[in-house]
Amino acid sequence: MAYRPRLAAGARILPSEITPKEVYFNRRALMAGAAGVAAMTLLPDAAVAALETTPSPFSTDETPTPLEAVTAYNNFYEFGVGKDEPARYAEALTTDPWSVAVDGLVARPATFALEDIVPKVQEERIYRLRCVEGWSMVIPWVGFPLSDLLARVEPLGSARYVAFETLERPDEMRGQRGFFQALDWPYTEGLRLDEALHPLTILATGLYGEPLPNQNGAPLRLVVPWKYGFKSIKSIVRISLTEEQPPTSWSRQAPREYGFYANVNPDVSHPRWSQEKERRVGPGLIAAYQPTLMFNGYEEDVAHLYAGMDLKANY
Ligand SMILES: Nc1nc2c(c(=O)[nH]1)N[C@H]1C(S)=C(S)[C@@H](COP(=O)(O)O)O[C@H]1N2
Ligand SMILES: [Mo]
Repeated sequence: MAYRPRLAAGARILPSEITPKEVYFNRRALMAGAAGVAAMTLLPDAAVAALETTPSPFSTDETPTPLEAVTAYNNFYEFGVGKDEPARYAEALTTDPWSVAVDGLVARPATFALEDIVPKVQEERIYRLRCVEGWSMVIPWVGFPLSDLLARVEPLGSARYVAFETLERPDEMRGQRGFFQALDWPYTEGLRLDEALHPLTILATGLYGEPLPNQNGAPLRLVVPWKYGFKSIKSIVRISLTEEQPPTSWSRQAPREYGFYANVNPDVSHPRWSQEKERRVGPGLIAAYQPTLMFNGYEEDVAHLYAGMDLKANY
């Protein structure tokens, strides 16, 4: 029996829920905050080294959402359906050691230790993130192109899709315990192979220059900035290349509401609410609604992937 999450509630976020208690206005305070979060959630006994990054032309110059909001207001149902629950409970997740299996229709399937796939110098990618519920953020991710990892396993000509799976570990993920379950685990997602190989698609290992806090999907999560946030699957343990379109958690849960493509599109309403506008989370007292952009503002980069496709039918 599946518990039906109250997704629509996200479209009516109270300012009191989204306004951080303290707002960090300068970068120094921000970084101190980032180190604090990382130290608390990742490495209780050791200093956290900042990640080495280079800037990216794909970054937006919009103001990043304050770190506190990025790490306190989350969707990560493995730790509960409340926006505050990932920040409260994700600390329980062991993220080291971590390995990722990359298999399916590839010439060189392998299970990689995390440290063997993360480049020493990664990129900073400041991206907009638009949740299907109607809120958005601007997040300075640290990561590398998914295409770099896929190249290492040599996809076969027959591969057309890429399937992703999150860890299943009820001992540490309290949302996976008990009778009422928000989703069927493991959380799964998928992309068409050309979407997966697109240069905007990254695997992120950090944000604000520090390793990912657990609530944001440590130690490795997908970021596909032109699609609704649920496509950006967290805490990945398996990536499989397939011939058929893989089933995905949200489209199995509510197929008429959440499709495989899930491209951000102000002209295609969710059956229960409009997608024309969104609200930036923090730092203001009252975040004003702003128009949602086609493909979340990445239209020039990605529209060609969908040339001739009916975007209403393929939501
Ligand atoms: N494994 C997993 N990945 C997930 C989710 C989840 O519940 N479980 N939630 C998704 C949703 S709905 C959104 S909006 C983004 C939120 O990412 P953030 O918390 O880092 O902002 O993560 C996505 N990835
Ligand atoms: Mo979301």
